[in-house]
Amino acid sequence: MEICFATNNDNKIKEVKQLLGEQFQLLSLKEIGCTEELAEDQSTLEGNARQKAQYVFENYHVNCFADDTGLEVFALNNEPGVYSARYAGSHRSNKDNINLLLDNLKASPNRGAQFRTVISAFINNKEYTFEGKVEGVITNEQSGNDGFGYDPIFKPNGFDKTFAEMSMAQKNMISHRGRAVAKFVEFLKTNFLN
Ligand code: ITT
Repeated sequence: MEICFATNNDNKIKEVKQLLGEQFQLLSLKEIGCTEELAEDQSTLEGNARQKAQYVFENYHVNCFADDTGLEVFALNNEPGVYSARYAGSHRSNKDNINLLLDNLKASPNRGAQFRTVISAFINNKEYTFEGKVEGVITNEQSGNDGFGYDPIFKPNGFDKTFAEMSMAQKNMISHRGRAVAKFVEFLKTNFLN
């Protein structure tokens, strides 16, 4: 089954490719001829995921899905959440986002947080949504070189490593995205594959 992943984030593509298995052929935005930046200006992860997937479905007429992910820090009223990509400002780097988050959390004894991924899939003109979460703590400093985004400061509960210290396979087994994709794959296999 061919399905387009509506993302500009190559790290997400690598993770999802590993999770999908050989029954699915993942098409990139480039492969379907979509070169424009996809808008994501909604106020929720659900809204952003839907906005990206719906745009691609309606303009390129391919079955597709999008993932919107946020890091929700409990002591910061679940910020940065839907603003995770531009926490320090829209043209600032990932390093700036991480530094701002560590700074804002400096005085807080509560380091609890969760990553949450929402997948919106448009298949044959119908929308389906899937969610995955993982709880953990924000570390005091960055650690590890793998992964991307906030991975160097997120240690999932029950593990003594940040996501950036894990292999992709290890992260995928327990991560927000891994869990959301597992539900999505199960759904696709049940409903669209023989
Ligand atoms: P697309 O919208 O094109 O899919 P994006 O990078 O903008 O790509 P998001 O809006 O979902 O994706 O990401 C929000 C922020 O959260 C961004 O700073 C990412 O680096 C970060 N992020 C997303 N998934 C992550 C993960 O698995 N681990 C660590 N950080 C992640």
